[in-house]
Amino acid sequence: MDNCLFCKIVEGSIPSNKVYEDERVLVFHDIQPAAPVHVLIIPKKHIASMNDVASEDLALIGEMHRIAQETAKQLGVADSGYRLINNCGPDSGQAVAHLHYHLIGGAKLGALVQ
Ligand code: IU
Repeated sequence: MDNCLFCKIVEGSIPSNKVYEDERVLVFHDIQPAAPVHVLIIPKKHIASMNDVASEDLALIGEMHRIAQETAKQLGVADSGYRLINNCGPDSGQAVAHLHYHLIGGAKLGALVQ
């Protein structure tokens, strides 16, 4: 997708600090971490938001969850705990219109809704 910042990260034209990559999924450190561990798990395919996930994407979503589980282990938060968050749409604060999960941990996390 032209003008999609995360598609540019996938292409490599915007740099990222990668944690994991395969043919379909990329994981990289968030540039503005909200906690000691804060990575983003994204599909390489452009999907604008959770609202745009199609039936054909369900295996991909499952892979992203398996990779989240592995990433939590790799980054040392599997046992202490973490959040896997998807922001969808304006009220959630979704800033980048390319599906992503935030994996956040490494500290005691506060309430989700304030
Ligand atoms: P949101 O769920 O769309 O609000 O989250 C977008 C996240 O993408 C946010 O935490 C940014 O700090 C992060 N981010 C990034 O890690 N690298 C980038 O080049 C850009 C945004 I643009």
